[in-house]
Amino acid sequence: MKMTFRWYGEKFDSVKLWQIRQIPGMTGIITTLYDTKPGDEWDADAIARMKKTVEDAGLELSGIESVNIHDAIKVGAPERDRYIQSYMNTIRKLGQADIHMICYNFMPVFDWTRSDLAKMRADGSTVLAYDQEKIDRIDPQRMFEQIDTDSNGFILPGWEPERMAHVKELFEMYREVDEEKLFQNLVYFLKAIMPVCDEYDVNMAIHIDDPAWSVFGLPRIMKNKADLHRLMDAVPNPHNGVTLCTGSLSSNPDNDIPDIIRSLKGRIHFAHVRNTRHTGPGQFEESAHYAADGDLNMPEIVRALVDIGFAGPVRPDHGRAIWGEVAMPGYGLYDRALGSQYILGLYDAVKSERGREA
Ligand code: CS2
Ligand code: MN
Repeated sequence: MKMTFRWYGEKFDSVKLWQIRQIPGMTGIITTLYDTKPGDEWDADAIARMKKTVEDAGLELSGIESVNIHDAIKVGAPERDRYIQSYMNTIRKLGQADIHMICYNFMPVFDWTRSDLAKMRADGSTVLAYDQEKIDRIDPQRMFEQIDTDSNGFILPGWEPERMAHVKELFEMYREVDEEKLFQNLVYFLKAIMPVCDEYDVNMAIHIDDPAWSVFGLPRIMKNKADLHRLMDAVPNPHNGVTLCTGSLSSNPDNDIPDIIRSLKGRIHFAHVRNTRHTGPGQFEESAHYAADGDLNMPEIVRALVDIGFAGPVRPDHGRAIWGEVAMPGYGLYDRALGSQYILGLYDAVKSERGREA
């Protein structure tokens, strides 16, 4: 596996590439053209500039998170084919720029959802947290306002003001879309784009829904092992793969993550490794990556990735806010840097164990 770090670009991120470069073992950057909207066709020059910026800093551009999908594709509206065409053009341009992994999600209206962006812990650090009871009490429109106020002035991925100004219309669009329809629309999209993925060897990596259950009555279709396998089987092309996000999967404690990883051999194109702590039914907080700080068996997760021969990019996911850093919630430098070192430590341990077994 290759250790990478998510970065939003010079204009949007408080973290600098030179800082990321100083993290031991860090080889790549996962980034995006953060000022594009879902449905926009990406510009080849902008892609080239983004790549050059990363490479000039001595890092590799290891993949895109995300090329977001227009709601017309998700709901299966008549104009979806036009948006699929523009998505294919973007894939082609990324492939031509030698970028071969695209992370995306297929969640209606909202990307990930949290009830708190800065829940205080006993040690004074703050974390992102989820409490279903709080979410049940909140109107989706107010949810956006709250996220906006609590985000330290940063625009959060999936919560762009232009989109959220239309929350009501977005909900309206999904009124007739149940899980089955949403799944079929995803399959339609993937089948359409596979030829261009084949031609340019671009891996599509769907992110797990977060949390892994329905929120605000909207359908959610990437929640567990069965959902993932259903999609892998519906479009068996290896370019149709998964972003295995341990944090998102762990929102539901019934998900056996090492088992899911082992079952997806060859289909995991990107891994987000982080830990969560369950604080009650339908409640969790994003703990430190260190296993004992949360509920996940982090050594087993890394072992499973090694077992399936996973060679793609891995990144620490959301971190705590520590040491006074002011950053986009979940995306500061310090705790994600610590997380990366922990993952690499586990990885080295598993590898050296294997060396002795061989
Ligand atoms: C999130 C998402 O869990 C995560 O990694 O930060 O915003 C994620 O990047 C998207 O759902 C992928 O499209
Ligand atoms: Mn993730």
